[in-house]
Amino acid sequence: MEVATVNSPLEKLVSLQEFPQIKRRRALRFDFLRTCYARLTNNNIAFKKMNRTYIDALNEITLPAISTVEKRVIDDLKSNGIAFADFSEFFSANFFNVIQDCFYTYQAEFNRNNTSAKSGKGAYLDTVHKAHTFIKNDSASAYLSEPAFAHIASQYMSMIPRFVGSSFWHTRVATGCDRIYSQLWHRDYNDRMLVKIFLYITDVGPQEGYLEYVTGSHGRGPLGQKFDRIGSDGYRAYPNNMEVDKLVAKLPVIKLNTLNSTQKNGHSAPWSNKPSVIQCIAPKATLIFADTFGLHRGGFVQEGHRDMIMITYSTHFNIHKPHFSVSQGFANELNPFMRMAFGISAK
Ligand SMILES: O=C(O)CCC(=O)C(=O)O
Repeated sequence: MEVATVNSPLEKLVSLQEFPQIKRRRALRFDFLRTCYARLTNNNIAFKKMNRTYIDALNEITLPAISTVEKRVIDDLKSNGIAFADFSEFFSANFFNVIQDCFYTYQAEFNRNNTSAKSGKGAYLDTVHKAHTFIKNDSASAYLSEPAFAHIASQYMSMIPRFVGSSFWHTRVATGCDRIYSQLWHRDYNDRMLVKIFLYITDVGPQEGYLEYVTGSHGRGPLGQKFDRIGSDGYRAYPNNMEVDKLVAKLPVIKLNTLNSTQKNGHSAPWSNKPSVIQCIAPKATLIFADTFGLHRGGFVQEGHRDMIMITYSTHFNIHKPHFSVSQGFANELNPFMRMAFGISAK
């Protein structure tokens, strides 16, 4: 599997299951009805109902035993909303070079095709690859569909999770000097529980846009109820940053690069049982697992740049469209658990 290739558009694709919320929301023609629907779905009963098939399916399926590293990541995610690992704990170290090559192949293609003026998030971010097409014998497909990641998400969410997609980001110094969009504290509003897996492709130093996370601000954490979780239209919005800043100012700030490897997880981590801000300053090949419903921000590059790959798993409650395609050949090789995670109907 260790070959760097770019997806072929020629393969036959399978159709993927939609998220029910998106489908229903689209069907509602008036803002008023959409708001009512959104407010109705923002409760635990609706959340469980919408996910019922996926919750039950996890109990019915036999998964391989959870490895020590997977268990560590799951436990840390449950306790703090974030967990750390090194790429080499999941893959051969050489495979990192292959994935790095994939990143730069996509970036070269992006640079060839994108000459337009940069607006919105484009002011500080190039999405060099996004709508991935999963095909056989392709390294990027193999990395992005790593079953261990899906297992972690499933144990964290207590259901078969849904793969939403991936983004390959080149983040650079912005044209303005203030933080904008995801550089500001926010909760990802598309679901109430998410697992994002960030892989640093470059070393991320203090000037290079490290991710920051408030531990304990995930849904089940002690700060999980803080701030506006449901906007006035029923769809969650960015919280008021002045309010978040006030809370954050009271928390200890921990720079990840000041810790040794044993202090980055479990009870020896300085944030264990103590809400804190982690500044994820870390070398390339660092894997960060985060429930981004928890408060986070990042990508505020002041010098140099940051290259990173992000994978997103959500529940079935998501209001963002999945952004990926799956070829028939790739789908045929997935086990029932991964087929369900990818939203592919049973064989
Ligand atoms: O670029 C970053 O570090 C922030 C990422 C982020 O906000 C997100 O993925 O939701």
